Amino acid sequence: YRGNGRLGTERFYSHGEINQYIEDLAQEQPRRVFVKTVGRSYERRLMKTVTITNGDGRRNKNVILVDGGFHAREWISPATVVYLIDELVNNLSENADLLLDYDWVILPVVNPDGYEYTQLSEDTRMWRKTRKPSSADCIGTDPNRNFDFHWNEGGASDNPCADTYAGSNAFSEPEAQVVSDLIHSHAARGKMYLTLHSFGPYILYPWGWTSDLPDTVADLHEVAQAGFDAILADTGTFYEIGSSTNKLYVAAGASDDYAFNAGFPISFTMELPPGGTGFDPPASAIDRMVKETFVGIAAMARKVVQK
Ligand code: ING
Ligand code: ZN
Repeated sequence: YRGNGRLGTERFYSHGEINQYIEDLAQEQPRRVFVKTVGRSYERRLMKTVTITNGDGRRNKNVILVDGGFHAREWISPATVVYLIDELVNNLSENADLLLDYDWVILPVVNPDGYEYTQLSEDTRMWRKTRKPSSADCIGTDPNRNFDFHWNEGGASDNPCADTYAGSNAFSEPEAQVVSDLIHSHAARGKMYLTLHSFGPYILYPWGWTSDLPDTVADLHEVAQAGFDAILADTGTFYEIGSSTNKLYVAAGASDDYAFNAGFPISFTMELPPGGTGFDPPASAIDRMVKETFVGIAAMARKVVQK
Protein backbone atom coordinates (compact mmCIF):
# COMPACT_ATOMS: atom_id res chain seq x y z
CA TYR A 1 0.00 0.00 0.00
CA ARG A 2 0.98 3.62 0.03
CA GLY A 3 3.30 3.54 3.02
CA ASN A 4 1.68 6.54 4.66
CA GLY A 5 -0.32 4.29 6.96
CA ARG A 6 -3.34 4.45 4.70
CA LEU A 7 -4.73 1.78 2.46
CA GLY A 8 -6.62 4.04 0.05
CA THR A 9 -10.19 3.97 -1.12
CA GLU A 10 -9.80 3.24 -4.83
CA ARG A 11 -10.54 -0.47 -4.63
CA PHE A 12 -11.67 -3.29 -2.33
CA TYR A 13 -8.94 -5.26 -0.58
CA SER A 14 -8.54 -8.95 0.11
CA HIS A 15 -8.64 -10.34 3.63
CA GLY A 16 -4.89 -10.98 3.40
CA GLU A 17 -4.22 -7.38 2.40
CA ILE A 18 -6.31 -6.09 5.29
CA ASN A 19 -4.47 -8.31 7.77
CA GLN A 20 -1.13 -7.17 6.36
CA TYR A 21 -2.22 -3.55 6.60
CA ILE A 22 -3.04 -3.74 10.31
CA GLU A 23 0.21 -5.61 10.98
CA ASP A 24 2.11 -2.82 9.19
CA LEU A 25 0.30 -0.17 11.24
CA ALA A 26 1.27 -1.94 14.46
CA GLN A 27 4.90 -2.02 13.31
CA GLU A 28 4.86 1.67 12.43
CA GLN A 29 3.12 2.78 15.62
CA PRO A 30 3.99 0.20 18.28
CA ARG A 31 2.82 2.39 21.14
CA ARG A 32 -0.58 3.06 19.66
CA VAL A 33 -1.63 0.06 17.59
CA PHE A 34 -1.81 -3.54 18.74
CA VAL A 35 -2.72 -6.54 16.60
CA LYS A 36 -3.90 -9.80 18.11
CA THR A 37 -4.86 -13.06 16.45
CA VAL A 38 -8.16 -13.96 18.05
CA GLY A 39 -9.08 -17.07 16.10
CA ARG A 40 -9.24 -18.87 12.81
CA SER A 41 -12.06 -19.22 10.34
CA TYR A 42 -13.31 -22.63 9.18
CA GLU A 43 -10.82 -22.53 6.29
CA ARG A 44 -8.12 -21.56 8.81
CA ARG A 45 -7.73 -17.93 7.86
CA LEU A 46 -6.28 -15.85 10.69
CA MET A 47 -8.79 -13.55 12.34
CA LYS A 48 -6.99 -10.53 13.75
CA THR A 49 -8.19 -7.61 15.80
CA VAL A 50 -6.52 -4.23 15.83
CA THR A 51 -6.69 -2.23 19.04
CA ILE A 52 -6.16 1.50 18.57
CA THR A 53 -5.15 3.75 21.46
CA ASN A 54 -3.83 7.28 21.83
CA GLY A 55 -0.55 5.90 23.12
CA ASP A 56 -0.75 7.38 26.62
CA GLY A 57 -0.17 3.94 28.06
CA ARG A 58 -3.22 4.04 30.30
CA ARG A 59 -4.72 0.60 30.66
CA ASN A 60 -8.28 -0.60 31.06
CA LYS A 61 -9.98 2.24 29.29
CA ASN A 62 -13.54 1.99 28.08
CA VAL A 63 -13.93 0.08 24.83
CA ILE A 64 -15.71 0.63 21.55
CA LEU A 65 -15.91 -2.68 19.67
CA VAL A 66 -16.41 -2.57 15.91
CA ASP A 67 -16.64 -5.35 13.36
CA GLY A 68 -17.33 -5.70 9.66
CA GLY A 69 -17.64 -8.36 7.02
CA PHE A 70 -20.17 -10.62 8.70
CA HIS A 71 -21.77 -11.20 5.33
CA ALA A 72 -19.48 -12.13 2.49
CA ARG A 73 -20.97 -9.99 -0.28
CA GLU A 74 -21.20 -6.78 1.79
CA TRP A 75 -17.75 -5.56 0.74
CA ILE A 76 -18.42 -1.95 1.63
CA SER A 77 -18.44 -3.00 5.28
CA PRO A 78 -14.76 -4.06 5.55
CA ALA A 79 -13.87 -1.08 3.35
CA THR A 80 -15.54 1.23 5.86
CA VAL A 81 -13.85 -0.47 8.79
CA VAL A 82 -10.47 -0.02 7.10
CA TYR A 83 -11.14 3.68 6.65
CA LEU A 84 -12.19 3.95 10.31
CA ILE A 85 -8.86 2.38 11.29
CA ASP A 86 -7.03 4.80 8.96
CA GLU A 87 -8.71 7.80 10.55
CA LEU A 88 -8.25 6.76 14.17
CA VAL A 89 -4.58 5.93 13.65
CA ASN A 90 -3.51 8.68 11.26
CA ASN A 91 -5.72 11.60 12.21
CA LEU A 92 -5.22 11.65 15.95
CA SER A 93 -5.41 15.44 16.15
CA GLU A 94 -9.00 15.52 14.93
CA ASN A 95 -10.06 12.38 16.75
CA ALA A 96 -8.24 12.86 20.05
CA ASP A 97 -11.48 13.06 22.03
CA LEU A 98 -12.50 9.64 20.72
CA LEU A 99 -9.34 8.05 22.15
CA LEU A 100 -8.86 9.97 25.41
CA ASP A 101 -10.82 7.59 27.64
CA TYR A 102 -11.55 4.93 25.05
CA ASP A 103 -9.71 2.22 23.17
CA TRP A 104 -11.14 0.93 19.91
CA VAL A 105 -11.05 -2.81 19.26
CA ILE A 106 -11.76 -3.63 15.64
CA LEU A 107 -12.24 -6.89 13.71
CA PRO A 108 -12.37 -5.91 10.02
CA VAL A 109 -13.61 -9.18 8.48
CA VAL A 110 -15.69 -11.56 10.61
CA ASN A 111 -16.32 -13.98 7.72
CA PRO A 112 -13.06 -14.10 5.75
CA ASP A 113 -13.85 -17.41 4.01
CA GLY A 114 -17.05 -16.00 2.58
CA TYR A 115 -15.40 -12.67 1.77
CA GLU A 116 -12.65 -14.38 -0.23
CA TYR A 117 -15.20 -16.65 -1.93
CA THR A 118 -17.13 -13.63 -3.24
CA GLN A 119 -13.92 -12.27 -4.74
CA LEU A 120 -13.37 -15.40 -6.85
CA SER A 121 -15.85 -14.80 -9.65
CA GLU A 122 -19.05 -13.14 -10.80
CA ASP A 123 -20.86 -16.39 -9.99
CA THR A 124 -19.91 -16.30 -6.34
CA ARG A 125 -20.19 -12.52 -5.85
CA MET A 126 -23.52 -12.65 -3.99
CA TRP A 127 -22.60 -15.29 -1.39
CA ARG A 128 -23.71 -14.29 2.14
CA LYS A 129 -22.84 -17.07 4.58
CA THR A 130 -19.80 -18.79 6.03
CA ARG A 131 -18.19 -21.63 4.06
CA LYS A 132 -18.44 -24.63 6.38
CA PRO A 133 -20.58 -27.42 4.92
CA SER A 134 -23.99 -27.33 6.56
CA SER A 135 -25.37 -30.56 5.07
CA ALA A 136 -24.43 -33.13 2.45
CA ASP A 137 -25.59 -30.75 -0.26
CA CYS A 138 -25.20 -27.25 1.06
CA ILE A 139 -22.59 -24.92 2.44
CA GLY A 140 -22.65 -22.15 4.96
CA THR A 141 -24.45 -20.74 7.96
CA ASP A 142 -25.62 -17.17 8.42
CA PRO A 143 -23.18 -15.91 11.04
CA ASN A 144 -25.69 -13.23 12.01
CA ARG A 145 -28.24 -15.87 13.03
CA ASN A 146 -25.75 -18.04 14.90
CA PHE A 147 -25.42 -16.21 18.24
CA ASP A 148 -26.60 -17.84 21.42
CA PHE A 149 -29.32 -15.42 22.45
CA HIS A 150 -32.87 -16.51 21.60
CA TRP A 151 -31.11 -18.53 18.93
CA ASN A 152 -33.33 -19.63 16.01
CA GLU A 153 -36.47 -18.21 17.60
CA GLY A 154 -37.48 -16.25 14.52
CA GLY A 155 -36.33 -14.83 11.22
CA ALA A 156 -33.84 -17.64 10.74
CA SER A 157 -34.09 -20.86 8.76
CA ASP A 158 -33.67 -24.52 9.69
CA ASN A 159 -32.82 -25.27 6.07
CA PRO A 160 -29.05 -25.69 5.63
CA CYS A 161 -29.41 -24.48 2.06
CA ALA A 162 -31.10 -21.20 3.03
CA ASP A 163 -29.29 -17.88 3.15
CA THR A 164 -30.45 -17.29 6.74
CA TYR A 165 -29.62 -20.79 8.04
CA ALA A 166 -29.20 -20.48 11.81
CA GLY A 167 -26.68 -23.31 12.03
CA SER A 168 -26.90 -26.77 13.59
CA ASN A 169 -26.69 -25.08 16.99
CA ALA A 170 -25.77 -21.71 18.42
CA PHE A 171 -22.12 -20.88 17.79
CA SER A 172 -21.72 -23.75 15.37
CA GLU A 173 -19.54 -21.36 13.36
CA PRO A 174 -16.02 -20.61 14.63
CA GLU A 175 -16.33 -17.07 13.28
CA ALA A 176 -19.37 -16.29 15.43
CA GLN A 177 -17.62 -17.83 18.43
CA VAL A 178 -14.69 -15.47 17.87
CA VAL A 179 -17.01 -12.44 17.94
CA SER A 180 -18.72 -13.80 21.06
CA ASP A 181 -15.35 -14.17 22.79
CA LEU A 182 -14.49 -10.58 21.84
CA ILE A 183 -17.81 -9.34 23.18
CA HIS A 184 -17.37 -11.12 26.50
CA SER A 185 -13.74 -10.18 26.96
CA HIS A 186 -14.62 -6.48 26.51
CA ALA A 187 -18.12 -6.32 27.97
CA ALA A 188 -17.05 -5.05 31.40
CA ARG A 189 -15.66 -1.86 29.87
CA GLY A 190 -17.62 -1.98 26.65
CA LYS A 191 -19.59 1.18 25.91
CA MET A 192 -20.56 0.68 22.28
CA TYR A 193 -20.71 -2.29 19.91
CA LEU A 194 -21.01 -1.48 16.24
CA THR A 195 -21.37 -4.01 13.43
CA LEU A 196 -21.40 -2.83 9.82
CA HIS A 197 -23.63 -4.43 7.21
CA SER A 198 -25.16 -3.57 3.85
CA PHE A 199 -27.66 -2.45 2.82
CA GLY A 200 -29.94 0.20 4.22
CA PRO A 201 -29.40 2.95 5.08
CA TYR A 202 -30.44 2.08 8.61
CA ILE A 203 -29.07 2.49 12.09
CA LEU A 204 -30.61 -0.45 13.94
CA TYR A 205 -30.65 -1.20 17.65
CA PRO A 206 -31.99 -4.17 19.64
CA TRP A 207 -34.03 -6.11 19.66
CA GLY A 208 -33.91 -8.31 16.60
CA TRP A 209 -35.57 -11.26 18.29
CA THR A 210 -38.72 -9.44 19.45
CA SER A 211 -40.69 -6.35 18.55
CA ASP A 212 -40.47 -5.26 22.21
CA LEU A 213 -38.07 -2.40 22.78
CA PRO A 214 -35.28 -2.34 25.38
CA ASP A 215 -35.87 -0.28 28.56
CA THR A 216 -33.03 2.00 27.51
CA VAL A 217 -34.37 2.67 24.03
CA ALA A 218 -34.14 6.43 24.62
CA ASP A 219 -30.36 6.18 25.09
CA LEU A 220 -30.00 4.01 22.02
CA HIS A 221 -32.10 6.35 19.96
CA GLU A 222 -30.23 9.44 21.16
CA VAL A 223 -26.86 8.03 20.09
CA ALA A 224 -28.24 6.84 16.76
CA GLN A 225 -29.78 10.27 16.21
CA ALA A 226 -26.36 11.88 16.61
CA GLY A 227 -25.09 9.68 13.77
CA PHE A 228 -28.14 10.44 11.68
CA ASP A 229 -27.79 14.21 12.17
CA ALA A 230 -24.09 14.22 11.32
CA ILE A 231 -24.50 12.18 8.15
CA LEU A 232 -27.48 14.20 6.97
CA ALA A 233 -25.51 17.41 7.46
CA ASP A 234 -22.43 15.96 5.74
CA THR A 235 -23.85 14.44 2.58
CA GLY A 236 -27.62 14.55 2.79
CA THR A 237 -27.94 10.78 3.12
CA PHE A 238 -31.09 10.04 5.11
CA TYR A 239 -30.76 7.06 7.45
CA GLU A 240 -33.68 5.44 9.22
CA ILE A 241 -33.39 4.68 12.93
CA GLY A 242 -35.20 2.01 14.90
CA SER A 243 -35.06 -1.50 16.30
CA SER A 244 -34.08 -4.27 13.90
CA THR A 245 -37.42 -5.99 14.24
CA ASN A 246 -39.48 -2.85 13.82
CA LYS A 247 -37.49 -1.33 10.95
CA LEU A 248 -36.64 -4.53 9.09
CA TYR A 249 -37.80 -7.92 10.29
CA VAL A 250 -37.55 -10.38 13.15
CA ALA A 251 -34.10 -11.95 13.16
CA ALA A 252 -32.98 -13.81 16.25
CA GLY A 253 -29.38 -14.80 16.92
CA ALA A 254 -27.76 -11.60 15.63
CA SER A 255 -24.61 -10.14 17.09
CA ASP A 256 -26.03 -6.78 18.18
CA ASP A 257 -28.67 -8.40 20.39
CA TYR A 258 -25.96 -10.62 21.82
CA ALA A 259 -23.58 -7.74 22.62
CA PHE A 260 -26.37 -5.65 24.13
CA ASN A 261 -27.47 -8.54 26.34
CA ALA A 262 -23.85 -9.20 27.32
CA GLY A 263 -23.46 -5.68 28.68
CA PHE A 264 -22.72 -3.21 25.88
CA PRO A 265 -25.17 -0.40 26.70
CA ILE A 266 -25.09 0.85 23.11
CA SER A 267 -25.26 -1.71 20.32
CA PHE A 268 -25.99 -1.00 16.67
CA THR A 269 -26.15 -2.70 13.34
CA MET A 270 -25.39 -0.04 10.79
CA GLU A 271 -26.70 -0.89 7.34
CA LEU A 272 -24.74 1.21 4.88
CA PRO A 273 -26.43 2.78 1.87
CA PRO A 274 -27.14 0.67 -1.21
CA GLY A 275 -25.20 0.66 -4.46
CA GLY A 276 -25.07 -1.53 -7.54
CA THR A 277 -27.73 -4.20 -7.04
CA GLY A 278 -27.92 -3.11 -3.40
CA PHE A 279 -25.20 -5.11 -1.68
CA ASP A 280 -22.44 -4.23 -4.13
CA PRO A 281 -21.62 -0.56 -4.53
CA PRO A 282 -18.86 -0.19 -7.11
CA ALA A 283 -15.30 0.67 -6.18
CA SER A 284 -15.94 4.19 -7.44
CA ALA A 285 -18.42 4.64 -4.55
CA ILE A 286 -16.03 3.60 -1.79
CA ASP A 287 -14.44 6.96 -1.11
CA ARG A 288 -17.64 8.87 -0.61
CA MET A 289 -19.36 6.10 1.35
CA VAL A 290 -16.59 5.38 3.82
CA LYS A 291 -16.03 9.06 4.54
CA GLU A 292 -19.75 9.65 5.06
CA THR A 293 -20.02 6.65 7.36
CA PHE A 294 -16.99 7.73 9.36
CA VAL A 295 -18.70 11.04 10.05
CA GLY A 296 -21.65 9.13 11.47
CA ILE A 297 -19.56 6.72 13.53
CA ALA A 298 -17.50 9.56 14.96
CA ALA A 299 -20.65 11.47 15.93
CA MET A 300 -22.12 8.42 17.65
CA ALA A 301 -18.87 7.74 19.47
CA ARG A 302 -18.71 11.40 20.54
CA LYS A 303 -22.18 11.10 22.00
CA VAL A 304 -21.14 7.95 23.89
CA VAL A 305 -17.92 9.54 25.12
CA GLN A 306 -19.79 12.59 26.43
CA LYS A 307 -22.43 10.56 28.25
N1 ING B 1 -29.12 -7.27 7.40
C1 ING B 1 -29.17 -7.77 8.75
C2 ING B 1 -29.34 -9.27 8.76
O1 ING B 1 -28.56 -9.94 9.39
C3 ING B 1 -30.33 -7.38 10.95
C4 ING B 1 -30.27 -7.10 9.50
C5 ING B 1 -29.39 -6.87 11.80
C6 ING B 1 -31.32 -8.13 11.46
C7 ING B 1 -29.46 -7.13 13.16
C8 ING B 1 -31.39 -8.38 12.81
C9 ING B 1 -30.46 -7.89 13.65
O2 ING B 1 -30.28 -9.77 8.13
C10 ING B 1 -28.21 -7.62 6.50
N2 ING B 1 -28.19 -6.90 5.36
O3 ING B 1 -27.40 -8.49 6.68
ZN1 ZN C 1 -25.31 -8.29 6.45
